Amino acid sequence: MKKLLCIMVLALVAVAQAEIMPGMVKIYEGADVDKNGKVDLEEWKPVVKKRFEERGKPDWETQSIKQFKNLDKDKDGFLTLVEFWPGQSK
Ligand SMILES: [Ca+2]
Ligand SMILES: [Ca+2]
Repeated sequence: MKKLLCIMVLALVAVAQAEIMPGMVKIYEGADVDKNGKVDLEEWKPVVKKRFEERGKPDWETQSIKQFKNLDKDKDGFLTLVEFWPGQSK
């Protein structure tokens, strides 16, 4: 549990620096369960679920769908690494 928190803090730092860091790639790869290089909604859901459960927030499923739609800029039904980490350049 502590390790996971550490990873999340690292990810937050990386986002603040507005650069895609190795740790962020790792999280993205971890989310890409079938390793096709893209994260679809079914792979995205557990990511959000985990985040919400850690913060004790309800309604993760509705929110995960909402977030996915916002993140999927080209609406192809998959999140690329850049879409997965919004706020990154390009
Ligand atoms: Ca995938
Ligand atoms: Ca996309």
